[in-house]
Order: sequence, then structure tokens, then C-alpha cells
Amino acid sequence: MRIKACYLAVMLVAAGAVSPLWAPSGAAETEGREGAPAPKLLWSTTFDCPAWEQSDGLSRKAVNCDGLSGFGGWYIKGYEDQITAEANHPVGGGGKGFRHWEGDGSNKGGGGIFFQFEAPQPEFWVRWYMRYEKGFKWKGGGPHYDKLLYIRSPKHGSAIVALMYANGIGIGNYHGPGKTFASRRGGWRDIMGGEASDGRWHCYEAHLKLDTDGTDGVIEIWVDGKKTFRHDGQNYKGHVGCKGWNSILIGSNQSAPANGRPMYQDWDDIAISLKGHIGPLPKKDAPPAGRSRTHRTGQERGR
Ligand SMILES: [Ca+2]
Repeated sequence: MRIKACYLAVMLVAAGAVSPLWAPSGAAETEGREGAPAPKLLWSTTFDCPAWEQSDGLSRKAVNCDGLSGFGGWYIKGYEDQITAEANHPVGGGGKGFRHWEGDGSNKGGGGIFFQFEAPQPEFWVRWYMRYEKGFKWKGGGPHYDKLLYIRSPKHGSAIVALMYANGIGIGNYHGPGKTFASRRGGWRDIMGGEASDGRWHCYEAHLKLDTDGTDGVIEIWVDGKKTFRHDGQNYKGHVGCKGWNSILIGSNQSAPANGRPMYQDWDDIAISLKGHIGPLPKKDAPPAGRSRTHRTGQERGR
């Protein structure tokens, strides 16, 4: 890993107008899920791409992975965000995964990666798998906040943020009244079974529906297939000209890890649907002897 100057994620700035970062590619368009037909996916990635780290460049061309681009140029010295085989979800779609580093204190970490829709969307579901390095801990026993996804609109450059808290999980709604809404349970401590990360992959999904009159927006969040949070009545300012959201930042800022060194947050098997709840990937049997699990799951995608 190359060592460069230290940058801190003190603030996130709104993304400027850029060309669409995604065009249909070889990424899977559907995924099965247990007990229900799978919705057609707008986009998905299992990071079946070349290895990448931030100093390789932040452009879509430099990242070279299913239309993703880098976002912030900041990182902790010696710990760049990266696409690496070490971050692969072993029972997912194969390839690699995205590794986002988080350092002690507030808002010290890598710059994340970025997906842009071709057009603003008033409703979508985004499903992802994520694990924190085993033993990852926070000052006070859980995250004061960990901003997982920054979801922006071209009308309102500020963001909806999927948030992890010590006890709950929810959103920060910065389009509207600037409030946060979160569950009282089902957050870090419940997911991890204590104060320290279990080091396991967990499945997360968020559903956002834009309001039409300032009172009927929706947010839903699932963890490991179970709905953890729903809040109706959101004011996302859809009634004042916002046509939808058009970008998602994956991996952002947080407060306050307490590990004595940077520790990682891995992401993989990210999928976006416009047509309904996606759900976890279908469970796979153990790979046959003599064949790598990554190779086998890569074949199963039917690519
Ligand atoms: Ca993968």
C-alpha cells in the first residue's frame, strides 16, 4: 500500500454535476432470493474488477469497476480505501470487495466510492453486505454515528444518510427538517451481539420513497432479512421540485472508533432495485472439494 499525505474526512461536500457513471454492463440484472421472485435490478456489483486504491485515481476510468468512481481524496496515512480480494464476501458473487478504513476519533477515514444513477429516482431499494473487522470497537460501546450511505439528489445537494448507531439504525434527513430518525433497537449492539464487531458479514437493505406533498415519504431498513426500521411521513422535499435521488456514496464518516489503529469496514454484493425489496442472496451449499468458493460462486451468477 502506498503511503501518501494524510487527509481527514472532516466534511463531505455535495457532488457536482457529472456525467452518468453507470451504463448497463455485464453486472447481473437479477438475483434470486428465498421465497420470493427477485426484482429486476437496476445495477449490481460484486467487485469482479481489478484491484484499486485511492491513489490510483478517483475517476470512473481509474476505478474501472461497474461504473463506480472514487469520491474523497482523503485517507489515513497508509490506509487507502481499496478494492481488494481481502474484502470479498466469500459466499457472494465472487470477485473482490470494497474496503473502507475507519480511524480512531471523529471523521477519520477513507474517501469512499460513488455510484451515480443515469436519472434521478423517486424510489429505490439498495441492498449490501457489510462486515466490520473483528473486534472493531467504539468509544462508549457503540457508534455515536457511522454514516454508511450518503444519498443525494440533484435538486438538494445535501443528503439522506443511512446511519448506524449504538442501539438503533436509521437515517439523517438533511433534505427536509434536518432531523434524524432511527430505531431504538436493532443497531450495532444487537447486530454484533455486544460492543465489539463479530467480524461476520451482515446483509443490509434500505428503501427510500420520495414524498409527494411533504408528508408521505418513506424509509425502511432491513438487517439480515428482517425489517428493523420503518418511518412514514418523511419530508424529503419532493414537493418542491426534487425528482429523486441520483447518487450514492458508499463508506463515509463516523464517530468514534476506539481501536488504537485504523480498522476496516468491508462492502460487497451491492444491488439497486427500482421495483421492490431485494433481500439477501440465496444461500449456497458448501463448495465441492478442489474448487475454490470464489470460482464456484462466480459461475453461479451465470455471467
Ligand atoms: Ca465480491
